[in-house]
Amino acid sequence: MDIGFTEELINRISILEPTSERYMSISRRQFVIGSTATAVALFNLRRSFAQQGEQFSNELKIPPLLEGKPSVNGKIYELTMQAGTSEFLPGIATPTIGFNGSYLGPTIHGRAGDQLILRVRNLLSEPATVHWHGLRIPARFDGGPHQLIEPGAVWEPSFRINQKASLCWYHSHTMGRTGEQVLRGLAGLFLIDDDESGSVGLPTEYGVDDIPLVIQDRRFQRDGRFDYPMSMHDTMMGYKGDVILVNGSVTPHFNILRQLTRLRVLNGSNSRIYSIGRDDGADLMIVGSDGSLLERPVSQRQLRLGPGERAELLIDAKANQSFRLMSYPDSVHAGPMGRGMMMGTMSDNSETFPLLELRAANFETINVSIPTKLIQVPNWLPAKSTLTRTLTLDMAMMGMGMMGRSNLSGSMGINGRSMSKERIDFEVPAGSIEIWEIRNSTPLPHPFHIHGIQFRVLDRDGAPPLPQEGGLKDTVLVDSGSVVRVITEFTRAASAEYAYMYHCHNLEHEDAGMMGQFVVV
Ligand SMILES: [Cu+2]
Repeated sequence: MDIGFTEELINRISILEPTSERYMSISRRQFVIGSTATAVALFNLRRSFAQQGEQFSNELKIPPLLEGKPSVNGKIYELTMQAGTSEFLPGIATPTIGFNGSYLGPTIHGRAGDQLILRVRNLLSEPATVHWHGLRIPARFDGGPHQLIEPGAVWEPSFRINQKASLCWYHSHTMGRTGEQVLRGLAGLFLIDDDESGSVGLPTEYGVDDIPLVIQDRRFQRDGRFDYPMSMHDTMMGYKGDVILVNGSVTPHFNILRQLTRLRVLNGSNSRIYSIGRDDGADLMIVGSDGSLLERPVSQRQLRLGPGERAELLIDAKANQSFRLMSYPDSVHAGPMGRGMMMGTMSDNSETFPLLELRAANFETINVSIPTKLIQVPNWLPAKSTLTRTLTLDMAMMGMGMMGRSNLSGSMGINGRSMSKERIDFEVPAGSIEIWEIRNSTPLPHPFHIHGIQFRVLDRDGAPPLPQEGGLKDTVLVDSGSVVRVITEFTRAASAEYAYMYHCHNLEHEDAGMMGQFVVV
C-alpha cells in the first residue's frame, strides 16, 4: 500500500509537465496520461465532447429560483432529494441525485428577516443530511452529520435569516459520505437578499444580470457513470475531475445582456482549487465574499477560490465582446515537501482550462457607473476576544512518513484527532468572541469551514488577509505551513446532541476525518 501510493504520486509528477499550449483541455491531457486500453476508450468517449466543448456551444443552465410559499409560520420551501439521470456528455446518461430534479437543486431565495420552513423530503434509497452552508442558525437546524434524513422521511428545520446578503449554499453532510453524495449532485445555492445590498447599485435580476456559477469537476467512467473510486490518491489529494461542469453544463457559454453583470461563483468542487481569471487580460472586479459584499470593489488579475468558498464578480462588458473565464495553475505551491521533489504539483491544481465563455450581445453600451462603495462589513476587535484557540490540521501519509502528529486514528485529523460523532472537541461560551488560529502542518492546502457563523479573516502568517477576503467568510484556504487567524462572535446555540462542525471542505479530507465538533453553551 505504501509503495503503491508513492509510485502513483511519482507517476503523476512525471506526467504533469508544464505545457506551452495556451489551452489544453484536461480531457486531452488525460489522453496523454492514458496508456491503457481503458484510458484510450475513455478518451474516445470524450473526444467529441471535448471538441464540442471548446466551441462552448452549450448554453449555461441557470438553477431555477425557489421562492417560499407564505404561511402563518413562515415561508415554506419544499425540497425533495431524488435520483435520476443527467446528460452531461452528448447521448450519455449519467446516474445522478439532486433536489427537485436529477442534479443539483433550485436556488433557495430568502431575505434577511424572513422566517423560513424548509421541508426536506428524502426519496433516495439512502440516508442523507442537508447542511445550510454559511447560515447563522442554531445547530439543531444546521443539517450536520447528526441530522440524518432516512429514506422516505421528511426533515423540517425552521429558522429566521439574520445575516448579511450573500450567496450561501446547501449540500449533503452525511458522515463519511459527503464527498460521494455531493459529487453525485446533492448541492444547491441559497441566495440571501437585504435592503442594504439592493441599494448599492449592483445588478440584482437573477438569471439576467445576476448569474450564479456552481463550478465543479468530474471524472466519467466509460458507461457514463461518475468515477469516484476513493483510491488512496483521491483520499490524500482530494478528488480531481477532468471535465468541468458549471451549473451542470459542460464548457458552456452565457450571453451577457447588459453592460454590468454580476457573477456569483461557488466553488462546489470536492477538492479542486480554481485560480479564476479572464483570458482577455482584463482584471476581475471582486465585490463579494462568502457571507457578505466587500466594503468596496477590488480589482485583481486572478481570484483563488477553494472548495466551499464563494466570490461575487462584476463584469463590465462592451457590446459584442467575447471572452472566457479560465482557471489557471495554482500559484501557491505546496509546502516544504512540495518545494523540493514535487515541484509544486503536490496539490494537483496545475492545469489551465476554460470554465465559461461570456458573449456580450449587441446591447447599447452606456456609461453605467460602477459602485465605488458597497457595504459596512461587520467586524470584531481582537482586544474583545476572550480566547485564541489553536486548530492544527494534520494528516498521515502512507509511504511518505507521518506528516504532522502521529496519533491519528484515521488518516486525517485536527489537533491529532480524527472526527468522532461521539466526542465534543470543545465548548464555546455563548456570546463570546474568539480568535481561531488555524495551522496547517500538512503538505496540502485545506479550505477550513466553521458551521453556524460568519467570520472575518484577521491575518495570514501575520500579514493582512487577501483583498478578496475583506468581507464576511465561513470558509478560508489555509496553505501548507501557513497560519490563518479568524475572529467571530458565537451567538447561536449548539448542544451536544446537535453540535456544530468545523472541518476541511476538501470533502475527501472531511470524510477521512479532518473534522471536529463544538458546542455553544
Ligand atoms: Cu483538507
